[in-house]
Amino acid sequence: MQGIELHAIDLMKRAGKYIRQMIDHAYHIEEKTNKSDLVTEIDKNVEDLLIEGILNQYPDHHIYGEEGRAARPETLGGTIWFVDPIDGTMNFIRQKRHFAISIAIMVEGELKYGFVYDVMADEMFHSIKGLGAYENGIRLAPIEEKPVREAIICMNATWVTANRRIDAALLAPLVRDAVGVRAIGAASLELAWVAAGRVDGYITMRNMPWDYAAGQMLIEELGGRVGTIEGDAMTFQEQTSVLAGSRTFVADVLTYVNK
Ligand code: 2AM
Ligand code: CA
Ligand code: CA
Ligand code: CA
Repeated sequence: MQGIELHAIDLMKRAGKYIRQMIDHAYHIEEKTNKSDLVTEIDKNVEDLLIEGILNQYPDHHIYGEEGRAARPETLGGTIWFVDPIDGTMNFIRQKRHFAISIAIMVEGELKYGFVYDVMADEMFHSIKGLGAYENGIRLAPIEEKPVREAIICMNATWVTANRRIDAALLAPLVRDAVGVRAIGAASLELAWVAAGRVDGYITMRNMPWDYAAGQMLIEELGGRVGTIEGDAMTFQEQTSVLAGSRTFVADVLTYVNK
């Protein structure tokens, strides 16, 4: 497996170059389930490019990609690549920045590598189990322990309005108590920003493994915690809530929401 991280980084940088070339061209946009759930032909092409690059080198690995262009693995056995070709598709379309390619590699049920590539900023965040987390090759510092009252929280305003997943009254006090609240609109990037110390926590009620697994690796390598809003461990299966930050931040948020 030596060199797998170099292969992944090389592949993601090539995919990033393709995205930068295409971003100002006309491309087809489709709604998947609703007006905020979009996919473009660029998302699909990038997923195809990544799948081809992975399977060329590692034909027996499995790929779990958002756009479903590879056969979905049935179990978490063997080596699985969780791939989101463009995380933050709406940002890609409208802001033309603040989206990422997100890839995590799991071996026999354990996360081993995480990569989040901010394509327009050309910032590559990567981590290797036991060897730390890095931003463009420079080692990141451990995540600072901060309670909610000292934290900047990344969270979409959706979750403090009436919604189907959580009582909005539970999360609103976090907004009141925090130092600040931000929303980037790309889960993997929000998690990478927690790892880089640009914000102190990330909360969402709706992520898939390809959204959170890479960012989770970055944060855990820096001593932080990533789990569900109920305080459970990730299962890497279905849609889930995500609560991420330092050990102190996560424990504090759990006292707000699990009263
Ligand atoms: P995407 O752009 O790859 O779809 C947007 O707030 C963040 O949530 C993005 O990381 C987005 O990923 C993710 N997301 C996950 N499920 C979503 C859904 N059903 N609709 C919109 N965004 C979703
Ligand atoms: Ca999507
Ligand atoms: Ca995504
Ligand atoms: Ca996506």
